[in-house]
Amino acid sequence: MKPKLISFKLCPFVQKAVLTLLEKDIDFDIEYIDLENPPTWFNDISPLGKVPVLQIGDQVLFESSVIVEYLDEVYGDSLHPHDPLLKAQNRSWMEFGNECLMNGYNLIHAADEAAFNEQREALMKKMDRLENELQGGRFFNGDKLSLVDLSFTPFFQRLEYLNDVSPGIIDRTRHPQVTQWSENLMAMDTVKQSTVPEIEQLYKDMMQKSGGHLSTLMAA
Ligand SMILES: N[C@@H](CCC(=O)N[C@@H](CS)C(=O)NCC(=O)O)C(=O)O
Repeated sequence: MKPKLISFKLCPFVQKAVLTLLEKDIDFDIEYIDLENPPTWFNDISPLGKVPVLQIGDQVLFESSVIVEYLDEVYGDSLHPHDPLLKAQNRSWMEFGNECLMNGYNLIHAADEAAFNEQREALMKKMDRLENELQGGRFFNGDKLSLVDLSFTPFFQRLEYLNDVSPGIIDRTRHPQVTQWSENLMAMDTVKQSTVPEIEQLYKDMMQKSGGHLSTLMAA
């Protein structure tokens, strides 16, 4: 049965699921909703009122990590490492990737420079950790693409948009391996297909509308 993903154009959590669908060559439908004015049917099927939701016939899955794991288990060869410990460690880092996404969100909503710098430093410390973890391969586990790579891709894409507005958020000197990994991920064919074409503009519009420190940098 063809799965259907319920999405919001800007959502990085949905994008993780789309990347998994694309990388596994799964035929799927997608429907975008307006999260500020969600349709009644969405509120009925989404227990937390959040996207992504994956519909498989009359069954529903929610939470991006669960959706991604389901898709990985059911379709084709797994994108996880085989070794159970390594697989569990990859899942831990996937959670770390979700936390990085929240840091990005907090940067956008930081009201003033002090709050922004605090969030920026928190993000830098996370990147320090990631830098220590990477082995210098093309992907997180070496040459083979894994789910953990797909989990970080939406974050790195948005980090580039943030760095356009506040240069230095990407720090190649401090985080050479992270920066290289990010560039390797951005070079994947599926990245462009995994969002609406106007993603960058939508993201920058969101920065502007937030009225926070980043919006003052954009106005300058
Ligand atoms: N932990 C959730 C987070 C999903 C999430 O926060 N989605 C946002 C859009 S990017 C959402 O639906 N927000 C609506 C709300 O919180 O009411 C997941 O991984 O699926």
